[in-house]
Amino acid sequence: MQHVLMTGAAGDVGGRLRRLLQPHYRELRLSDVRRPADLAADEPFIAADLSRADEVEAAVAGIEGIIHLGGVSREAAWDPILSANIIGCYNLFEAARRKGVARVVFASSNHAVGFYPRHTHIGVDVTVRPDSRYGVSKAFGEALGALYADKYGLRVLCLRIGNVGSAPIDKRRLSIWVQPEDLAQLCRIGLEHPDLHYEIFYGASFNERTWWDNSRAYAFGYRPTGRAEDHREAALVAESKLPRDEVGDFHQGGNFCSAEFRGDASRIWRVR
Ligand code: 15L
Repeated sequence: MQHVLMTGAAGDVGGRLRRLLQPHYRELRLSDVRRPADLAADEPFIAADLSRADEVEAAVAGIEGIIHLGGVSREAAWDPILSANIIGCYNLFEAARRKGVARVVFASSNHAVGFYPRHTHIGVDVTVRPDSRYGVSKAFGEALGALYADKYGLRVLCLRIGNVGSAPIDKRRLSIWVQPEDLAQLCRIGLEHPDLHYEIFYGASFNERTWWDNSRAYAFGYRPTGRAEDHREAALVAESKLPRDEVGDFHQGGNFCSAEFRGDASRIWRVR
């Protein structure tokens, strides 16, 4: 693995991962609709709008592995989600197939399963329960990844990313936080592990309050170094200043669940 493309490189997660991954590959080509403000002279960049198949194909030419962070990274209206996350994700996998790219690491999100309650412990084999149009687009990307792995022979890793940051910022993030170095480690497993076919891992550090079974990641050698509880006090102080949110505080997806919520909370997770 020598030539790697990172889409969404101008975003916050892209900015953190670039510096961590660059030393490991001969070329880490960056792509986004706009140039990263802090682009260094030795960082190759190609502008591409994910909704434009021709631009995506040009970006993946000569590439062996892709880290696909691009697209809308939060809840939004349907049109931008459709364009960047649905059509854009299809364009990305299709360009990868046509150009003979071997591997794709797809940045999925915890919001693909955000409507699971916090008191449940879920693996990667549960039915998706998206909490937003954004979460639906991530579930779509995971399904597309499975298709391109099984039908076209790509090696695909989907990372259901929790919350990337230098520290967990509230109580919810104590359960889902991922330190950038740990996320970089997961990306490298996706780009380099010889036994990968199609997998979903949770993008989370070692969090004692985790809601997720990440044993597949551990089986592939993942050894996170971040520990959310080391930041517990600051996170709980921040939490005490947040308004209560009945629906959001019950579900893993937090306020992605309560936004626009008109459902029947008692019916979602009635004990069967
Ligand atoms: C995500 O998927 C978003 O990209 C990020 O902005 C956060 O909202 C994160 O999830 C989270 O759940 O904290």
